[in-house]
Amino acid sequence: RPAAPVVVATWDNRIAAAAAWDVLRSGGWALDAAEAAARVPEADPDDHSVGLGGHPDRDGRVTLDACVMDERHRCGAVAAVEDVLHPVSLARMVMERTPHVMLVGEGAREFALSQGVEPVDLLTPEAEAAWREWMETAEYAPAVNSERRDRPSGHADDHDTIGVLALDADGRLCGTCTTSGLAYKMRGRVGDSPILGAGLFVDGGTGGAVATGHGEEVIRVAGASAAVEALRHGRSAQDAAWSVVERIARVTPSDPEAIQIGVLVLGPDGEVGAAGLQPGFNYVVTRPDADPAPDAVGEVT
Ligand code: SD4
Repeated sequence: RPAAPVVVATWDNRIAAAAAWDVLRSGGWALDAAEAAARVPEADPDDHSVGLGGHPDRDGRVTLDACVMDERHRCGAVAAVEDVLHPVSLARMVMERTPHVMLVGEGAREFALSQGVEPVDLLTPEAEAAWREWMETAEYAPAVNSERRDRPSGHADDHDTIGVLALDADGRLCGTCTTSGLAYKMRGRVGDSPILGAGLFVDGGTGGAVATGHGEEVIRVAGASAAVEALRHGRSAQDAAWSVVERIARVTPSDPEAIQIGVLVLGPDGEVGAAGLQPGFNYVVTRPDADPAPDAVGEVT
């Protein structure tokens, strides 16, 4: 019997994990839990890598990427969508209300409006000011571990892209991933987060994985899918997570010390694995040991 429920999330997203936990402890579906978690940083204007308040692209437009996947390989994604506060919920609408898996750009925005989603201006004055300051130098160099909130505040790259994996009391494993992508990316750039198999992949019977960090590197090795395949071949969750960062270190054309990748893996038995290419990737795990459940913040060193 799985040690459920369990929720894991990238970075120190404790408030988000608590939102998932509320769903799981009342016997809810892991997909509802993982969606509830992702909606927390999406609506937080102080979180500069997700949704409202996210850093814009280099043209000053906030463009969002998200995806969802349930325990039966049902999935949905949106990429480069603008004016939508909750891209994770829009991704779920793509899954539940269209014959497709992914909608991008203006088509995704039009679909949102057709579903009654109110358009929202996502560029906050603070994010706009940081972007204007960045324009002075316009040097594009995403910082390692830029997602950590304990970096000196006001750093232009502060963010907390969230990937969530939830295992519910009935053993159903689902995941979500949502981001505004790397700060000051080129217009139209899409990272790993909305790509099923890269930023998120779930095979209900085998396990799930999420990735964060420099998305180009995760796409290069089909990161989340690679982790789940490692589980399928009998490796532990921890080994599966390491196998992905090791592969990236081997194949990346970039300097591996100048990039960060964090990978989280959740097995169908509740086993958790985590790996980072550099020290400093942290994540939150919430388990049923106590009620209210304690949040353990793990860190890869
Ligand atoms: C991306 N993987 O767009 C995302 C960024 C990220 O915390 O994880 N930031 O490449």
